[in-house]
Amino acid sequence: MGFIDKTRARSILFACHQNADPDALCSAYVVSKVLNRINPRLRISIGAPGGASKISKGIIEEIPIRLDDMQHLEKMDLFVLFDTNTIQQLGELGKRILETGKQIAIIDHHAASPTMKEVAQLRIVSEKSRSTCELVYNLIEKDRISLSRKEALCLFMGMAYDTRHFAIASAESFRVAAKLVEAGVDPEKVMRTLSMPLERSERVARLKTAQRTRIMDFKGWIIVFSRVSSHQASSARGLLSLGADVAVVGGESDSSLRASIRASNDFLDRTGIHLGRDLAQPLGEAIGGAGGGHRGAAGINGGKNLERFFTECKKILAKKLNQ
Ligand SMILES: [Mn+2]
Repeated sequence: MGFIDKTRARSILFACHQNADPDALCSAYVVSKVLNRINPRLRISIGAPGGASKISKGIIEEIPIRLDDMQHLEKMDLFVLFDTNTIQQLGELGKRILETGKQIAIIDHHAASPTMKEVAQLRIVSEKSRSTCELVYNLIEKDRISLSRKEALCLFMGMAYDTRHFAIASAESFRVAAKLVEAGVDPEKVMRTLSMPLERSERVARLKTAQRTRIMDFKGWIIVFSRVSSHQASSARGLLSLGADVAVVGGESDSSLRASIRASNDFLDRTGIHLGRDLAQPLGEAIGGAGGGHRGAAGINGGKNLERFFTECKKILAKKLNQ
């Protein structure tokens, strides 16, 4: 945790990515609490550009977590981005942060994006961690800092959310989760809090996506392309559960393009393709936006033309599968 001291910053904004999920929000919250215990003079505020996700809003109320309105960025000495691997994931806030010319740090578990190396002077990135909360736990443990029950609960929620209730957890995730349970977390209660039924708008988006699907066969893999103006990530997951090997769902909102790509474990294991690095990143560049993400879940922001996006996506996928 000593990295903040080295920056000599006093006023710090911890920024989550847009539509902040429990992993982004909880990791930022816990680091802010811990740092403030070590150095009470630090003024740390937490920002969720464009508002937090629905599930995060429940956590914000329960803990409670205070969010900053982010009106006065010029007063900040340092910005720390949580669970965020491209500046575009912050939307408008990203541009405003860059304009201040102040120091930027990231704490993240996504594949490091080359653009971030130029933007952030300080990077704590571990792709091995299945969530930013897991990574944060490791940092805290290394410094022998003890956690309150509430902080342990927050880290557990972020971990459970990002690992889909530990379905994609690693041995290390389970070790950390066990430590958090020892610190007082009730895992059963957390799971209930996190398994809220899908919102109506999300279910409608998934159904529309299924209706608009274009199905293609690439070397025997079922690849589907579809469009919807919101809930692209959830809709792509929905298409996988319907039977797709790879689901690419894009949509245009506020004159900019957003897309999510998901793939089945079978596809990932047998092709060795990393969606974030091999597909989303070059795709983002090709359409004049930015892309990145995990092996099995990636996203692209920016660019305009959805048809061109799909064409580029097919090109890159075909090339990868022909290798
Ligand atoms: Mn995460």
